[in-house]
Amino acid sequence: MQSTSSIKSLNNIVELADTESNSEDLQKCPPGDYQATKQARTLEQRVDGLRQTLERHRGSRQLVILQDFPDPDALSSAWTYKLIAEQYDIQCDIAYAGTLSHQENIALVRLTGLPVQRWMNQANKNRDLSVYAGSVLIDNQGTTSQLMDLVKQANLPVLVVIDHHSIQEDFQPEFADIRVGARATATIVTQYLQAGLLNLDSSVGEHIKCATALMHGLRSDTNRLMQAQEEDFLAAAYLSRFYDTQLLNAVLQTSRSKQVMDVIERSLKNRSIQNNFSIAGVGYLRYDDRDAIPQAADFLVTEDNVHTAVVYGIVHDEDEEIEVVIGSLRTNKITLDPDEFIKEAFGHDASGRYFGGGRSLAGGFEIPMGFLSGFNEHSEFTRLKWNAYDTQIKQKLLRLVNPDDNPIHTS
Ligand SMILES: [Mn+2]
Repeated sequence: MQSTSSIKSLNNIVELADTESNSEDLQKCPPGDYQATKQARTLEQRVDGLRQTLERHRGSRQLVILQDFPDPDALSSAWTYKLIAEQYDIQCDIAYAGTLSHQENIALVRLTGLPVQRWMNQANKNRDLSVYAGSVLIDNQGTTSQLMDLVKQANLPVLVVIDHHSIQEDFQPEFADIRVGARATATIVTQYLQAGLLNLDSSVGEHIKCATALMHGLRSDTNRLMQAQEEDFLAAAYLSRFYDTQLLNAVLQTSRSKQVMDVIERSLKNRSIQNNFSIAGVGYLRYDDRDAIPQAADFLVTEDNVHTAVVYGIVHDEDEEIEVVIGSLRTNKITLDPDEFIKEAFGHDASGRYFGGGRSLAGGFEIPMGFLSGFNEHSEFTRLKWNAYDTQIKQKLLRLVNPDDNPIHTS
């Protein structure tokens, strides 16, 4: 088995060297049918090589290692590999040892639900890698990951390398597809998809999200396609059948802090949609992060079949020791009056002051918590308090959302 795989890997490396000289030749030669055929055959060989490697490891578990500061190209390509490997009953864990430093990368992971794990250094000492049949390097060759020490200590073989950086390590994986001329690993793995290693299905949410992540990865490694080559455009054209433009747009809005992302994540998780209204309570948040509520509402209203989003949470001001329920409404429905809607939903306080109001397409509300306000050291009480407000606010909103006795005329 050992000797078979090293022969196999030698073949792969020879094939790789061939391919590189081919692509250099391609630059010099005028394009023609012969070259096109030759190039297609080479891709076919690569796909076959990967297919055979996956087949050999059917039913196993693999560790996919990313660089310490994973970028969208790495993250999306690793996810694609994981989905392809699932076709062969191979379970992959995608891990990195550093941090997701860029807001945009945090956004990508959160908003697409990208299955990646951060392996912290302290915990790594006690990690049992014996569950893995091998490791996989995507968009790197191990030189940019602290996890490689761990892999070496555990004698975990490197099974697969898919990358577009120049050749760095001298190991012999069972399968390598290292294309130094390629602009993005996302382009390489998209070609695997097109070759049939996994048929994307636009009715599968995970496929849509992965295609969106790949589009982002491809764009970010090609400077928004400005440095893209023909193969990148072809890959992007293929992904355009599946990716979600609104989701990509949300990922690209990079100025959001981690706290804001947390709130958007909670709003996505907690939202309930009824009659085209999306309603989400996000729990407690710090005063400094209160702007996350309208941003979450902005995001939820972009969902297909949603015309109005309401997001609310309990904002805690540590200095003042006060708490207040803050909510935001966003709507695309020009016939819905946010001011009227919020006044109708929440009414006014004892002195006749409304809890909120609005303008065209947007509104907000603030409900002081009075006697119940302030930090409590009993977490159970804190939870109960949230549940009480959450239930009450939902109830008031749903009274208007419910068409049976809808006092607000929205059309
Ligand atoms: Mn890359």
